[in-house]
Amino acid sequence: MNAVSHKQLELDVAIIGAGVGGLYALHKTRNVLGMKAEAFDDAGGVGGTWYWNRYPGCRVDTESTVYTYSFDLDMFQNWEWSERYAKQPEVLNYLNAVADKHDLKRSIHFNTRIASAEWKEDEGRWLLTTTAGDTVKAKYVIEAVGLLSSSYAPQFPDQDKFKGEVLLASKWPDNAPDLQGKRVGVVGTGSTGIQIITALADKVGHLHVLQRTAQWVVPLGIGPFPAETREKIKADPHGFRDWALSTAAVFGFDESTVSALEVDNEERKRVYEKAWKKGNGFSFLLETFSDIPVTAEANKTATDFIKSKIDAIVTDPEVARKLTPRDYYAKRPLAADNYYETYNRDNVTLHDVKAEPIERYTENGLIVGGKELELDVVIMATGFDAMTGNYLKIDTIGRNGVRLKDAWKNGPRAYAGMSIADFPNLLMVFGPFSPFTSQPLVHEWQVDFLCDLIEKAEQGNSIIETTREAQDDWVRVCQEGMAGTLFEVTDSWINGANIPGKPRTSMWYMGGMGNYMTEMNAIRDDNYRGFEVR
Ligand code: N01
Repeated sequence: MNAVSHKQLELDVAIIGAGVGGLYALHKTRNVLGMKAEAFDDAGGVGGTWYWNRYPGCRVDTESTVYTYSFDLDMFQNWEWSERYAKQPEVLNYLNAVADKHDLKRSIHFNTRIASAEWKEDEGRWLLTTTAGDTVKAKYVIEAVGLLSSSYAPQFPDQDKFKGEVLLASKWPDNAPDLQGKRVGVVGTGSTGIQIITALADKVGHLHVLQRTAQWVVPLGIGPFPAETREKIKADPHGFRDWALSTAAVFGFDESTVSALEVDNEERKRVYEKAWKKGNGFSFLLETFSDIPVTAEANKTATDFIKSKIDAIVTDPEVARKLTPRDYYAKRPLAADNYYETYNRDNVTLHDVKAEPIERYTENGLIVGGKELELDVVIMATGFDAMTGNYLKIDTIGRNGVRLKDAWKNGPRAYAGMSIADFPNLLMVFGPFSPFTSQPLVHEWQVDFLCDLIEKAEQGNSIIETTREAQDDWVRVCQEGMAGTLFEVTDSWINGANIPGKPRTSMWYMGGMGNYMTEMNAIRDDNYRGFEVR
């Protein structure tokens, strides 16, 4: 469907976003509930994050087994992922295949950005306006706008003087230059940066890594999709899905229940070595021991181990020192194969831009620590205004003229990651205070819950509200849960610390998916406690 083909559209359900959450919300509301539902996305195709992030080396670092929907049983059982950690084109291909099979694209307005959303109390409808000025009225709005989709792209002074190219990793252009043999600078060493660095090192002429804060990195363990897992899913798809959802983080493994402090050195080393060999950042953080993200002492056992690997792998001790983080292993964990080995290459130079800051562009590159670094291309892998960024880009006005940006000025408030007091019928997929987990199966679970709510509301006056008391309680529980972890005190997008001026706050339910489902099922059984459905 082309953008701007309508003057005013009337819908039962308007879905914002055509990524993993939005596609399933569209399928469920339109194909299963039989409602008049359409979706809107400013991308030119489906896929959300996987549409935009096409940078070299981009792939999932969650096992492909849990990076799928389960609602289409045939695809869940038979989709042939080629790798344990699928590359971006393969994920995008999968999402396109789902959209095609379920005939979703005819109900998606691509290249269409929703600029504002206003609740019309007297009509019981949301009025959405696109950046092109077209309008959409809908009973329900489902925002599936992405956790990590609002790019953060700081600009260094004098960029206009630079004769080379500056590329934003999270909006990688189709016509990106061939980087073969070029002098390339990469700014940022989070999940995106380390994938780019390891993918480009043997292709470019020289790679300059502009690192502000070192992070703990473990191998990913790239390899073929494990045959035994495929067999497991084929034999019992529901059982596999239910087991994955019952774990805390839904990453395809059972989290450890053993404290790192209750075993001796030798056993700890054995466990960490095994995890290092297997790969996967979440696995290293959560499958090894239970308390790495919880206590400083347990955390130190993990960081001492990774430090020993850095020292053993990196041949230049000064480079090893720069690569060694000073803070806890309590950001979103990173994984890439051969990351530390990359710094032994003659064509890779690590710059500590905290000690020697990036000052400005010149015609030929960047001034870093007072010296000119000659570059053909600068890649910005500087992250996202996570969780709240895309919600706040839409000027959203709820009951009695309450603006979302005011309601959230000290940090977000929401109930169960799915709804907000004063914003009736505005529903979120993986919104603030959702469980801290991998996403696709959790998106599905939340969409199913929201659709149950919608069905119930459709039997009455089509209104779903969240009470302030329920929201306050949920936020308090989440804040208390976060306060018990090292994620709270370690700067990262998880707590908003990566964006200058953003309130630093808890935004997660840290009790794990298993407990979240138990709590949500109890809420459902208690006549949707906290939701007023009328
Ligand atoms: O972003 P980040 P990301 N000057 O915020 C640096 C998911 N993801 O896009 O730490 C210099 O982690 C910043 O430095 P510092 C995944 O959940 C998944 O890499 O603020 N540097 C940091 O090094 C992930 O956690 C996958 O000091 C600046 C980097 O930029 C999340 O997305 C792949 C700077 C940003 O790191 C975000 O990852 C990719 C400046 N002015 C992403 N500003 C997979 O599944 C920022 N930085 C594999």
